[in-house]
Amino acid sequence: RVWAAAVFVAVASLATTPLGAQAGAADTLPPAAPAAAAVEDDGADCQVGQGGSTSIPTLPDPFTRMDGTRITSKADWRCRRAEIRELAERTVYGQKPARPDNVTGTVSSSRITVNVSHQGRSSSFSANVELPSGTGPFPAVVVYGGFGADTSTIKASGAAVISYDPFSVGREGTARNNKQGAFYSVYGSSSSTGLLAAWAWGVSRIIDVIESSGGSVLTADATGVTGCSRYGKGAFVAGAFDQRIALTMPIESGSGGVGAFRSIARESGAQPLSSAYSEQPWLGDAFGSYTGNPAALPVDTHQIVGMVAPRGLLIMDNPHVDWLGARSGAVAALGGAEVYKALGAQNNITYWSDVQDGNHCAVRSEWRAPLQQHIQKFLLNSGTVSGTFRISGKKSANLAEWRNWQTPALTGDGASGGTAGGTTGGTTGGTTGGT
Ligand code: MCU
Repeated sequence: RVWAAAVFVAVASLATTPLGAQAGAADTLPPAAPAAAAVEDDGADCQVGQGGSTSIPTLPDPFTRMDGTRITSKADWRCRRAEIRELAERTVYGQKPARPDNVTGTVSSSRITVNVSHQGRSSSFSANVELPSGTGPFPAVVVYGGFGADTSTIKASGAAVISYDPFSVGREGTARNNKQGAFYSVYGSSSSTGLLAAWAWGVSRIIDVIESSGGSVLTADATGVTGCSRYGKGAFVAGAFDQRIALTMPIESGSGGVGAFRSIARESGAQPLSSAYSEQPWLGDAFGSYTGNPAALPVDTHQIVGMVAPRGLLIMDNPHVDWLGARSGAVAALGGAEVYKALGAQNNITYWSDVQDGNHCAVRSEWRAPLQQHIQKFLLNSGTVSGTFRISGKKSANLAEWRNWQTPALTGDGASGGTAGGTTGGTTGGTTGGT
């Protein structure tokens, strides 16, 4: 992994210098995506060792390195995040490989095609595009699957919708040793990488193609991702594992998604970890050893939330269906918000489970305004939004019960993945409002 990462960084630095030359459109557009990075993994050069074995019933300290030391500056987060990524790949999701040798494709006003080849194997997939009204180029939101996401509000807010069928990249309904889809055609049907990481890889390849397309239809520096339920799990992982994604919006993602694993194991009615592991090969094969003992995991999902920091994150949960484990979603969001706070980006994370309609993946009026505001701030670089916690009283959460660490005051302003921009007033608190 360290070796592969060193090779990748050489390629990445070639591809990203000078910054403005990358997308073609960057010269002519206002700067978008206040907190996104120019590369998929800007910690790929970090030396990440082995270790990280721990057994702790509460959430592991996001700020303590594998070697036991604590980070002290915002700039330190970059390589600490690389450690979290490594641990998460090793124990939860399986490896998400770096950009393959060759990625080509096309972007039109109605379709994106992606062709990939790597070490003698190739595959391809495509996705439909719908543009908003007005004159492009437009930022885009990759929408997993066909339900739950409010695509009309996305378009009305000024972003294009890329309708992504994750099954074309990683199919459901297969055995773990016979995985299928564009990812597994390249990396092998017995790859231990789960569907969520495979789907995330597909999103990254879509962004590769947008980047190389010249930027006349879609802008490469302002991409969002969303989806509901299993596709909310997918959107969450996509945003955590590609720092080019400026806005991550998981909806009702449940067990295997945003919900903290340690908390899910204790949340009444929530989908058990063993069920999320066996229902579909969403999580990596390695997660099978932890379903009965999440305390042994060296990471939990509050750190996956932290991987998204300081970029835009809008987490939407449904407190009315116990199976969805919304209390554990709030635990992870509150824990991950501590990373945002430490980076000075607390206005870039919002968690919202205070909603009326109990139907799973309903399109909800409560989320319309925050969705629009997040698209404006993070994809169109206009307007502001304060980070808010609207936690339903039905599934409230108390972070103090879940941690034995405090949030450090990190020095400097060198937050990872670009600047921790857009922090204008307001507070991120554990307010428990509403129903
Ligand atoms: C919340 O996501 C899943 C859930 O994990 C599954 O147990 C259930 O079968 O399906 C949900 C879903 O994707 O619904 C559309």
